Amino acid sequence: VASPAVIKVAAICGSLRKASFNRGLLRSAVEISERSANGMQVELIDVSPLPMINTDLEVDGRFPPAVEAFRRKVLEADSILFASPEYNYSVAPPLKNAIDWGSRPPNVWAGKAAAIVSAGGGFGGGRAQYHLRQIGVFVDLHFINKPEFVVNAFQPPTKFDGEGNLVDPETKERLKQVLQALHRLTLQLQGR
Ligand code: FMN
Repeated sequence: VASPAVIKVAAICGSLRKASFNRGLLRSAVEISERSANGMQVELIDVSPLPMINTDLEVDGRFPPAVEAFRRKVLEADSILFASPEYNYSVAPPLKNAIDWGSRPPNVWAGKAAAIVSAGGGFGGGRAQYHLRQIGVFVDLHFINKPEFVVNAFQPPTKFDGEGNLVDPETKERLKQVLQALHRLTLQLQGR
């Protein structure tokens, strides 16, 4: 049983690719939290079972089972850690779809602390991060401002192995600092 000081973090990846670098970042966040006992219980939440957003699938205020399960996971979390690739300068569709399902009333994102990390091309997914922050305004997510975290996944020396695992110690250290900032903001928002 988690002590009151331990916060639950839902880690959500916008890429469905098996060897996704972004999911690799989230696996690294899980590992860091388990190893350093940093007061965070990070759990990866899979968005791949979610159907494409379609309000016809809402019947008598009920959502499809996969959507219900996803929304419950988000509700149970104290805060959210997003990792999304940038697709054509914006948030990847699997993540936007998940956010849209979560935003249906009652909005499960409301009031939660959040952080964004990303791996991608030249800007490391940074442009999608700013779109995600903008979406956060309407769904009432509270993003940490700093540190900002982007990784260029293609510039040698590579920071990921062939399965998308983060292997670069300096990048892991930066990720650790993001988690610390998310931990602080979560407790602050909850008045703890
Ligand atoms: N990378 C960028 O940095 N900026 C982009 O605008 C961008 N657009 C993309 C659009 C599509 C449809 C796809 C498939 C990739 C695009 N990429 C872009 C490259 C992704 O950043 C790269 O494939 C990355 O590895 C995806 O993250 P993942 O490893 O977590 O799947």
